[in-house]
Amino acid sequence: MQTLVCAYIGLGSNLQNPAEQIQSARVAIAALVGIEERGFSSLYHSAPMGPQDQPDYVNAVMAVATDLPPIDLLRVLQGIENHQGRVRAERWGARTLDLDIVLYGDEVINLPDLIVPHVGLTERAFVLYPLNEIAPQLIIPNRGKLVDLLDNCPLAGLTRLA
Ligand code: A4P
Ligand code: MG
Repeated sequence: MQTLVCAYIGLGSNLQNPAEQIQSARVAIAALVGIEERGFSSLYHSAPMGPQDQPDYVNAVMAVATDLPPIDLLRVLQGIENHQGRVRAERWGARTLDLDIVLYGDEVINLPDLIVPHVGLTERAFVLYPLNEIAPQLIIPNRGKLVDLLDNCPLAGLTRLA
């Protein structure tokens, strides 16, 4: 058995019943070989970042333990995005499902297809607040303590769904 790494996955959806898309993705991720679910945040409602002519989003963050290398994790997550009808059109445009690798242990990764920690992490309330719910003690490589990042990231209308 290889060493397990704790990774955090950001989930987002703003098309075709976003809350159900997120729940289906959670089940699909937890069922993958080489991945165990370790935590899941509440669902959060947020206004779109980027183009404003698209519906509001539902976001969440999932903690997993995995022995998949980072690129393999990215590929299986992209498989789930495609399976749930993701069509890649406009950057930051509407989508049935977006799965981002927010953190992969304490690794810093700069590959053409994969940047970890996720580039936009520090400006995204819809990632930082759900992350704080499941891992408040986190220290983000090259960014510092999660609690300090939250201090500098306004909620910007983010609300937790019941
Ligand atoms: N990629 C690089 N690093 C990563 C990573 N850590 N995790 C590459 C996942 N993918 C990563 O992504 C484009 C490429 O990023 C991939 O091919 C992968 O190799 P994509 O999912 O195909 O396209 P995208 O999502 O439109 O682009 P991007 O820049 O990844 O957008 P984001 O950052 O995912 O943001 N507003 C709200 N309120 N909530 C949201 O969740 N999401 C977005 C998309 C925009 N506005 C939003 C939300
Ligand atoms: Mg993405």
